[in-house]
Amino acid sequence: MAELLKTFEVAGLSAHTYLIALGSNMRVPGIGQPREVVRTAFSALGDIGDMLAVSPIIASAPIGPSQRTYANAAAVIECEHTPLALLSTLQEIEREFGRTRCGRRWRARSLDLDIILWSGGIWASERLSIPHPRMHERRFVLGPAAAIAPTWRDPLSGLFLSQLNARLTRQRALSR
Ligand code: A4P
Ligand code: MG
Repeated sequence: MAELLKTFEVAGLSAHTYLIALGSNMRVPGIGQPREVVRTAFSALGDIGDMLAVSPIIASAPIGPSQRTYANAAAVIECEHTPLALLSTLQEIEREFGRTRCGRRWRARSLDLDIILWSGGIWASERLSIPHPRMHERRFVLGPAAAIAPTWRDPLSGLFLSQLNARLTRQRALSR
C-alpha cells in the first residue's frame, strides 16, 4: 500500500487543497451579470475536483483602471492537479467564460481565477507564484477567503487568513 501511495505521489496524483479567488466585473452573454458569472464559475470549479467550501459572493469597488464594480468570492477545492496543471485548467475556464487577454493588466474581465494558497506551501516559478503576490493587500480576496478558511496559514508571514484580514480591515479603519 505504501508503495502504491508513493507511486501516486511520484506521478503527481496525490490530492492537494487549493484556495481559489474568483472575480468578475463584466456580464457574460448567456450567463448574466458578474454575480451570476461567479456563481456559475463555482460549478465549473466543482468539476475539477471536490469542492470543500464556497464563500458568499461580495460586491467590491474596483482597484485599478476598470470602473465597474466587481463580484468577488473564494472557494476551496481538493484535486490531484499540480499547481501548474491547475493554473492551465483555470485559464481554460476563464476562456470558456469569454475572457480574452490583451496584454493590459487589471482591465475589466468576465472572469478571473487566481490561486491564492495551496496545501504545498510556497510555489515560485515564472508562470506562477503561491501565495498570490497581492493577496495580503486585498480585502476582496482576504474577506471571502477568511470566511471559509480562517485558520489556513499564509506560509510567508505564518499568520492565519483571519489575522491577515483583521489587520487589513484595521488599517483601513485607521486611515479613514
Ligand atoms: N500568475 C502568477 N501567479 C499566479 C497565481 N497565484 N494565480 C500569473 C493566477 N495567476 C498567477 O494573470 C497574469 C499572470 O499571472 C498569469 O498569466 C499567470 O501566469 P492574469 O489573470 O492573466 O491577469 P490579471 O488578472 O490582470 O493579473 P493579476 O495579476 O491576476 O491581477 P489581480 O492581481 O488578480 O488583479 N478589484 C476588485 N475589486 N476585485 C478584483 O477581483 N481584480 C484585479 C486583478 C484588479 N482589481 C480588482 C480585482
Ligand atoms: Mg488573474
